[in-house]
Amino acid sequence: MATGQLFSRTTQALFYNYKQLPVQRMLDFDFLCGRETPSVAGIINPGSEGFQKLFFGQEEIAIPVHASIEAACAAHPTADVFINFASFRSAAASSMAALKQPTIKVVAIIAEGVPESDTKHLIAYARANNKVVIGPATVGGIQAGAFKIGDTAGTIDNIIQCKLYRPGSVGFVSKSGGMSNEMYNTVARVTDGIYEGIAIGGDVFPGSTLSDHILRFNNIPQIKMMVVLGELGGRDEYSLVEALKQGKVNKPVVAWVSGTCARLFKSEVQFGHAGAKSGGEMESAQAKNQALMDAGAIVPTSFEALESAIKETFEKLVEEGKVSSIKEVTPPQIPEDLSSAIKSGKVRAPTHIISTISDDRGEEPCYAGVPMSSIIEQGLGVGDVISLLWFKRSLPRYCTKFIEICIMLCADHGPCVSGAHNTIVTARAGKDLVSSLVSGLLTIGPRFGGAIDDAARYFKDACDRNLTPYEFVEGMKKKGIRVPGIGHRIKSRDNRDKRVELLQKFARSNFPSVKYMEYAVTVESYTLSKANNLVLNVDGAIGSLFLDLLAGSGIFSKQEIDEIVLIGYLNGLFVLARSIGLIGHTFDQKRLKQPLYRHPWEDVLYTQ
Ligand code: Q5B
Repeated sequence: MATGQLFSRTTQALFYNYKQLPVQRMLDFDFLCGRETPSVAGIINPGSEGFQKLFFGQEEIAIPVHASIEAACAAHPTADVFINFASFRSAAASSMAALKQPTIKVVAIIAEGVPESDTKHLIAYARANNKVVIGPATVGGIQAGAFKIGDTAGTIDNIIQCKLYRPGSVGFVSKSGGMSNEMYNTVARVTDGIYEGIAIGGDVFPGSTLSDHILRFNNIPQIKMMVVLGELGGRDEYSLVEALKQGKVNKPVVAWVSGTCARLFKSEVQFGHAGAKSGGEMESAQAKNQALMDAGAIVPTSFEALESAIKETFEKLVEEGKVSSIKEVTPPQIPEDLSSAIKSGKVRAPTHIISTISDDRGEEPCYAGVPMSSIIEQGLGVGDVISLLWFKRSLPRYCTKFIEICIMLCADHGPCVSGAHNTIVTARAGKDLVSSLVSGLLTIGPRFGGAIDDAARYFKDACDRNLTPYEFVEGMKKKGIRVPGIGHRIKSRDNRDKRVELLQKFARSNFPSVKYMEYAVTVESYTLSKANNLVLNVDGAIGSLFLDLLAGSGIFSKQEIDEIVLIGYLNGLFVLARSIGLIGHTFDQKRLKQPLYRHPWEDVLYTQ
């Protein structure tokens, strides 16, 4: 591997398997470093394409999303880093696909648990083709002031504290990603900071090794000293020992292998990483520390002494004039996300929607403050749900039962009514369920099913003003308005609407008062004297009875009743109920595989 820099201030990556937070953290780092171009050129989200909106500083940018690795590489030929956030199941296959792309030079594999045999294939392919694999089981790496992989170095606050927004003189490599954050801090405290940091990952077979990166750092002129943090288990550190012995490294190397405590345990212990277990003596932290020291590395006596060792090494370089002083810069402030600023109480923002009937933010959704589980546990029904969501209160059982009866009785009235006819024609034209349903619903109006609100309005007004049926009906006639809730195409004095009878029967035995309904019946008596079909229809029965429900329950104030009547809640009962039937008609036509409907010529009067 050797050679030098992997990244620069213009390096761009392709990010595999979209994860909002690490991509945004990369872009925030870019902004902090004063990069001109975002370090993420494209996102690969297998199977989906488009754009993903993210922030670059204060500005929102749209990053292209590609469905395949091949498409992303073709679209972004200068993006040479592949950051793989695939799960352990698909990380190997996607990494191999990326390595096979001529444009990709570096592949970082974040997933833990990638099968070792797969990793070995990746390593062999990468080495044979002069490419670099970082990981698996890694957080990635960073070139200070230039480029950062995913979540490396953690939060923006940590990055600022560790001065990673501008290059220092220290090359750092570790197995552990978590410990690398700790070490970025340590290095920033006692030196001029990190130039590049890599976490190779804790697997037994890392894609690139500690010595691979140390030898590479050795070729980067800006790096004046190196810090290595190894760990017990495996023999990776010995390749570094060999390189030191062979004089391949001519810059100071401060090294520590952690895990010296393993000897305190009686049996073999597996530490956090797959590769971190005390095997034979050679793999112990003590043996590796000794070997590194013997080979010329600066090895402290304990992890606690590592900071002083780094400090002393750096100060010596300064004394020798090998490190030139760094011009400190103040990084720009990253604008805080509105959501986190609101959460912490720093800002307030006006909402765009107000809602008072339901809330799904807690553990379970609530209807008008009543949790879903309570609705189920109390054995409530759809009438209660309608009470909560439409009227924002629990209604007595006789009211919710009445609502349920309305829904059941209005669910369907055969295929010949306006709504069902439209739905049938639409379904037979090959349209989908929703189109067929709404085509039927759109017929609901003043003549068909949608006369309930007007019936309630006019009956209430006439009854409250003590108009006689004669005064009311003739007054409407003078105004040229048909009495809503009166009249039917097929029902008549001799062929009463059973639904109306059922509703009246229920109300008479359950409602405290049926004043408005009785008024409607006296109106019906008058209209029937004019024509046989001017019966109180289902809309008129529901409209007048709902007035009785609202007034008689004692739960609604006068203003609330007026508002309900004015806004017009009650046609909603017919819309809701008839949706059940219209959906049924759609399924029926589809099930019967009915062809396109065409109205017969004979049934049309063609005239001038
Ligand atoms: N005349 C329903 O009319 C219908 C009059 C009236 C005074 C009236 C008509 C009407 C008000 C709206 C209403 C709901 C259009 C109906 C429903 C759901 C359904 C449907 C289903 C289901 C029927 C003949 C003569 C004329 C008219 C006069 C009629 N209605 N006068 N007040 N209300 N009602 N809609 O039979 O002197 O000859 O000119 O608009 O409540 O939609 O099953 O089908 O569940 O699906 O077509 O039940 O009543 O009568 O228009 O030929 O009129 O009676 O002025 O007098 P028809 P028309 P004149 S329930």
